[in-house]
Amino acid sequence: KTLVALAQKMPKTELHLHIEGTFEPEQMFAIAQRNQVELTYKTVDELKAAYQFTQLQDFLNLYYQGMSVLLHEADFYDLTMAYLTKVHSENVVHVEIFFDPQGHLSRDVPFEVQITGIYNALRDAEKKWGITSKLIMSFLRHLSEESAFETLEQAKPFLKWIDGVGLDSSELGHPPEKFINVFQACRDLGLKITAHAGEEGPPEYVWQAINLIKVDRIDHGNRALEDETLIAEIKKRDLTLTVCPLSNLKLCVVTDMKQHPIRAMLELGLNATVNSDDPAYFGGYMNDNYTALIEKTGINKEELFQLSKNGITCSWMDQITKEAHLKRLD
Ligand code: ES4
Ligand code: ZN
Repeated sequence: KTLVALAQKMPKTELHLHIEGTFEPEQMFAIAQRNQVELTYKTVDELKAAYQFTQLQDFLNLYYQGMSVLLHEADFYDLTMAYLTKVHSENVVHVEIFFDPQGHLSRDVPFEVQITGIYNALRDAEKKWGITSKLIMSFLRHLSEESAFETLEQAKPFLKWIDGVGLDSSELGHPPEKFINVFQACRDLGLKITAHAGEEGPPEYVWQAINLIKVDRIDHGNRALEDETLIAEIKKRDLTLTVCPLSNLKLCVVTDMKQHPIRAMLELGLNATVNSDDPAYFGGYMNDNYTALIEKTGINKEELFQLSKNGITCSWMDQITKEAHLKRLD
């Protein structure tokens, strides 16, 4: 109980969060109604009952359906502000959030509409509560590299608002090597790079993320633990793993929270962080993720502090801001 209270009080950062994955059913139905869009599921309860996944793709099918009610700038603003209001109540001090522009461009929602809504909410939350943020545009890996290049073109007028680029969606069958050229173009523009790797995909995909995409960090990375040489490489390069415990459980990346590898990652000296991924779909926000770890894995106080510290040092905040946050920790 005291460990849970400690985790709730700790200053936290969120480094792996899909804004479309924060879409709570109640808000989804409200925005659907306001936009006169029909949802496949007729009630909040019916929708929630469908949140039972055996693999990543089961979730993604619902995730793309859910986001399809987002049409206007106010929709993106309201979604983002609801998320920030929630994390503010959980002592989250900094967020680095993904959005999936192609998931909206495919429905003719302009890039500008999406990013303006999201960005204005981030700016307002910083003014109101001091929550700082980075924005990461993610490419959908089930689509072509050409589509990613077109998305990058759309993003060019807004690069002042974009800090990094990610790679998400269906991992198996879509290795990082498919996107070598577009990530090179992103790097040339001075953008940070991250990629989902080793969530369902094999260690080879993590190797590719490192060697071909040249990632600055790795989202998930669970399956890197299968390869000792890879573990050594991640340590040598001081790469971060943005780990998502409740996501891993819901998507059957782990069979039981008691088996979650985050303590093993820390034991190996890896820079693991705790994140909520798609909290509206996976059963909880940051504090819920910590609570699950505390209740199921026997994680201790030192490990909790290490995770909070990693969240700060592994973020893309500037060094001075990091040091200010770290000071508050001891
Ligand atoms: C995602 Cl958990 C996860 N994995 C891959 N792609 C995603 N998009 C949103 N959540
Ligand atoms: Zn993710």
